[in-house]
Amino acid sequence: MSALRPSQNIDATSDLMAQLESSEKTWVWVPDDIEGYLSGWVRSDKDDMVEVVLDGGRGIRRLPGYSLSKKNPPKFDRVDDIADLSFLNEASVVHNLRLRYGSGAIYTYSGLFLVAINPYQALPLYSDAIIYQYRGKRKDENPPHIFAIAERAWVNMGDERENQSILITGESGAGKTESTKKVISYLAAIATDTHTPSMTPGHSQSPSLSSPSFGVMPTIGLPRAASMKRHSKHTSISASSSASHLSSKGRLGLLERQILQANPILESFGNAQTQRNNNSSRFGKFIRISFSPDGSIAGANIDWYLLEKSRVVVRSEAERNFHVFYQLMEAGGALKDTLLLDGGVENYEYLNKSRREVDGIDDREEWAALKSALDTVGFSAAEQFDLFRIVGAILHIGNIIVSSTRGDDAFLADPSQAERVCHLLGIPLSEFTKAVLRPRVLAGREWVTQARTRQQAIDELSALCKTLYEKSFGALVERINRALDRPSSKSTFIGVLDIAGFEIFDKNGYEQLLINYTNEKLQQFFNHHMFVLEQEEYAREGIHWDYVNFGLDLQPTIDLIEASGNAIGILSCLDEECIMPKATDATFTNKLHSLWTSSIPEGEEGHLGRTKYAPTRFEQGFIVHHYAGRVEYRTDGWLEKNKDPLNDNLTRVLASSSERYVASLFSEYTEAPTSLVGTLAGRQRVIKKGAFRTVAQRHREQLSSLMGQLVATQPHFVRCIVPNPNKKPGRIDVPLVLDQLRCNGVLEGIRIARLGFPNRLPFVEFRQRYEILTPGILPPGYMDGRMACLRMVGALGLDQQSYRIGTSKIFFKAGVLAEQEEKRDALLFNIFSRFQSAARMWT
Ligand code: AD9
Ligand code: MG
Repeated sequence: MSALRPSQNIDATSDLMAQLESSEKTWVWVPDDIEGYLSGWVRSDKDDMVEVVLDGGRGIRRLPGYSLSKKNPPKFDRVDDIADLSFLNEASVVHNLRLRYGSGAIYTYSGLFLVAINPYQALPLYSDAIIYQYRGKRKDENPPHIFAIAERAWVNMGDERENQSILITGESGAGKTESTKKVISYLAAIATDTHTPSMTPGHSQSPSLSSPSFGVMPTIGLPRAASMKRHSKHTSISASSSASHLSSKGRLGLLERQILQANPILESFGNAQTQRNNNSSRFGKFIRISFSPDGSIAGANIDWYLLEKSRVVVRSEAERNFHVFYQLMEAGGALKDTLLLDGGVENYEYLNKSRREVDGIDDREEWAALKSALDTVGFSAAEQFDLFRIVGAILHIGNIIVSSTRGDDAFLADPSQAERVCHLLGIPLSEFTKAVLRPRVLAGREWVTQARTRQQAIDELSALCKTLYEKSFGALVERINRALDRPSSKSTFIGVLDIAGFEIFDKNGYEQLLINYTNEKLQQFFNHHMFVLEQEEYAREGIHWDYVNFGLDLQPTIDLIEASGNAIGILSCLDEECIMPKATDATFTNKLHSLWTSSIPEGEEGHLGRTKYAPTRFEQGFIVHHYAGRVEYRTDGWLEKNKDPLNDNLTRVLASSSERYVASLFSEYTEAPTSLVGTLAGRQRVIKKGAFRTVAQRHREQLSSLMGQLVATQPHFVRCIVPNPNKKPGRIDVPLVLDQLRCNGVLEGIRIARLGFPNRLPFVEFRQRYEILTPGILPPGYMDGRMACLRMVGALGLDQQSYRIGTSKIFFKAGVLAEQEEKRDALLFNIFSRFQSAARMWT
């Protein structure tokens, strides 16, 4: 080999030499428990036992051939789009992400997805200079970036007058909310600039929603490695300034500022510190920004989903309540006096049982920011006070001490605490205590007074806090919407969805079912979208593609969860149990299992399964086959979580509050009860017809409204990834990342792409690049591109199933182009070394 060492004068090509040299070996990925995959080359391959020499002198491994994945030639390292890889296996996907992440390139495309890996450090990627770098540019003119996605949505909206959506999902802490903020800042910055002609949306851009293509191809004769290098300069953006949109912020109009300021308000009330994220959103949201035809912002609207209201009363010791509670503690004396709040966090049961402070969060500063945001959005002093009235009342409710008599009847030994609550909520103390301690219920046909046990009264108070908080959060969002929403028939919108991704924990409860159900629907939406685009591309090229049986259809699992009527629908089964006398979590689980057994023909597995938990452990559950994997749900507490938790005595007291705000939160309960809905766990409940909404019903309705909006948009997909469990920059934990890629549909997208013909090249590029492999086949002058390709694939001896020739492009199955690349490199290597030997003879 030493004879091949390049001499001084051709040193610049040593890199290239190394790459060409490496193309002689078969390179593979070897699975490894710790690092995920190790790189190596195949030394021998006998009876499907392969001997692999690991890189970096890490020894030799013998293992069966099927466990190996082919490695892409080094020139594919750091490609901007994973879909451009010729070997589309999991190992190559994470390898590419890892290499890029290591050099600060946190964004990577994977076909229709933008993958964003949380950098856990401030990167200079979002300055005004970068905004302008992306402004008016096509996706392939810049490195992958969240701004490129926002830009594309903006351009498509303008060109096609079609609403757009950007769907951002990922695990907790993956960076969804940060990405959402970046999209909104980008849109606010460019919309403000619409006075410049080039800033109007849809200017002369071709909105090509091209399917995955083979990426940037070099000119003839230049080895691909060199061009890849040129291309990869993109992976590190040279930012001139790290100040974030300062100058553009200065130019923003009131509406734009209000839209941006809505976010800190939502975060104060809807975010909390958790073990995974110091600023974790405990709700999902869909923010639509509407634009006038001239490109200026016309308004905005926010929908929210699944607020984790239980956090108000309980949470793990290492976590905090919603931020606003701690911020309010930093308010000035006058406000706290009016809210009858005394001292700090230590005095309140709902705050002093768990973590109180968070590194990097200054609650006093946040309080000032919240107040200023409320002012900007236009909340009056009275409206602001009402929000804090509820927060204060909740803190006081948490401090009510419920005692019990010998007969276990609940009573309040010291009513002064309840007095504070009633004062703030504008309700009479006697009515409140009666509703909590001795509500009137229907027994048969008669109304009787039922004494509550201490625990029942405490549960009722907790339920009250959760309901108060959730209703007030809803009213808050509605108020923001009133400030921002200016519906106009002429405007179009870009909607950004920031919602928790698929969750598989050790213990999965009702919350996980609702989240996973949501994600199953969003994935179905993605599959459908990708499928339609692929189909269009094949149809455009006149290629027959048999796409029927790809297992794309997630509908059976979705039906299993949401169906009503005779089919098993987990949610409707739960709803039914919630109004059945004496129903429990166990009767619900059993009912589900019996429905399941009776509806699945013998021998078939179906999409639902029995849980492995033995009944003796008092743990009941079931398993659902989601696209992301089998998830086992435990059903304890589901009935309580699903139903309206307040007794109607209490809701009616609140509905007639003398405080307008409080009364408005409960206005649906004002009328006299008209229907007997059911008896729950021994206590009867009478609820106004139509007012009773289970959590399942509400979520199903909200989700169907969301899906209805999404299908009417052109979607863009962003997948945020947590790189490692330690929130540290620079390190990729391969198994953790792979798990997420599986759950978030990126691998599914690749799987679908592989089923088709993922690599595609225009005829002329194919000819230019690979003609060298088929010498003498084509005439030197002009030849019809299609004809030339036909001759070339014949001469290359390609299997007919491995390619398709369209009307302007040639399509390949995954891996086929890599083989041609390898052949081409080997050939160039030979030519090159012959040239070198010749050169040396002359020196
Ligand atoms: V949760 O489901 O709401 O718990 P998110 O929203 O996915 O979660 P978030 O956007 O809040 O996560 O990001 C978590 C933290 O990661 C942020 O507070 C930042 O400290 C960090 N982060 C995320 N994205 C970026 C980024 N692009 N640049 C720098 C980032 N830091
Ligand atoms: Mg978030």
